[in-house]
Amino acid sequence: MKNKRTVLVTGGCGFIGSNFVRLLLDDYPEWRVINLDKLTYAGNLRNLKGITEGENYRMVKADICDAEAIENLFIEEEIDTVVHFAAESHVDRSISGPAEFIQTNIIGTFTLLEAARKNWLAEGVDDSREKCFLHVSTDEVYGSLGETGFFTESTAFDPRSPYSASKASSDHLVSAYFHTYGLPVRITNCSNNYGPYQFPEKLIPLVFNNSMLGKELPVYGDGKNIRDWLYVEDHCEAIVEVLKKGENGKSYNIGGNNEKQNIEVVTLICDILDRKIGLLESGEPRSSLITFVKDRLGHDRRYAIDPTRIRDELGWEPKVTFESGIEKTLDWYLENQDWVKAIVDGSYQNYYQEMYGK
Ligand code: NAD
Ligand code: TDX
Repeated sequence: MKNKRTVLVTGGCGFIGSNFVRLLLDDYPEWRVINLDKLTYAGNLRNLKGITEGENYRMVKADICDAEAIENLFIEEEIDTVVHFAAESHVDRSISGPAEFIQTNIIGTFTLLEAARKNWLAEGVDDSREKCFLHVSTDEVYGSLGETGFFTESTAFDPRSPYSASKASSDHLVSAYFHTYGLPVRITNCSNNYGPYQFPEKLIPLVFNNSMLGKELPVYGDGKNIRDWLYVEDHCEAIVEVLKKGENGKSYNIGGNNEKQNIEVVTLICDILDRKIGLLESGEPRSSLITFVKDRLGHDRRYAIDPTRIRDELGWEPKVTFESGIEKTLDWYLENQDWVKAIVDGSYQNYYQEMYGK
């Protein structure tokens, strides 16, 4: 019998997934991590630079919609735990092309649930090892708030974009597998993450990259939409707490206690970069690049998390304030400009071929 807890991390080459893989490998040597990732445009092997395959880590390039590959992996690796990050994650892309969101976020989650059900709940299966299927979801499933109020775990779902509708659908499937089959599932719904390794299509790294290139900084609508910003390492630690102490069948909202208007975030990034590396070549401050553009279709106005459950039941609270998290994040992007450049010029997509020769 194996002695390590074997954790299947899906989407471990993406932004949050790669931060999570690194946390497990650094702090939980008694766990073995299997990283399953299709390496879509959002997957980047360089996010896991320095991590080598061995007793505690294996990388598998596969699609979560590939039932045969997933079921074989469950058997071969004796998976005990699934932490499911893999998804199409960018709201704007879901508006211009929703099909991939339906496929990966809904069918992919269904495929993983089926593999877990067949492998964990079949008759005669060794059930002495504890199992857990943790589905990583978003606060966007709850829809949009006005000026007041917070999302709790019992707020009714009201998704407004193809992205959030596909995530809401996957949350419902996960929950249904608990009620119908007794599959040991947990769900987390978190707010906007930021930090190292975020793909530069999302607001914070996009503003960093454009402002370094002297390009315009597009702010949708009036810039007063509000997001609650969660530092990615805080989020990853919260997920570990849910794995260790959470209850099956429950969902946990995870927030950063950092509500900010988009325009405040963009202006703050400009000011910090001006201070750290000086003004633009033109002598203008970076905020001169801010350009108000046409609003996102169906743009949710405000998200805010009521963190009571995870704080009171699991003792988790975010440690990083937005002011310190954004400094750390911008320092990381400044020190890792090659990482951004390789994405912008597309060369990051050759890393798999270079490493694995296929
Ligand atoms: P990301 O887009 O950076 O990474 C997604 C990863 O999944 C990539 O490595 C990609 O290659 C992989 N992937 C995509 N389709 C796949 C498929 N069919 N099979 C296997 N792998 C596939 O995403 P992220 O920002 O790290 O988000 C991770 C998860 O967290 C997502 O489920 C997202 O909905 C959720 N979430 C993200 C945020 C946020 O602010 N980023 C907030 C709340 C919830
Ligand atoms: O160029 C931009 N200009 C702009 O004003 C971009 C890319 C975004 N925005 C606005 C839209 C949002 O109000 O900034 C806010 C943040 O946008 P994104 O970074 O695209 O994130 P969001 O749409 O809020 O969704 C993110 O958080 C929740 C993740 O991408 C989702 O995967 C997660 O579920």
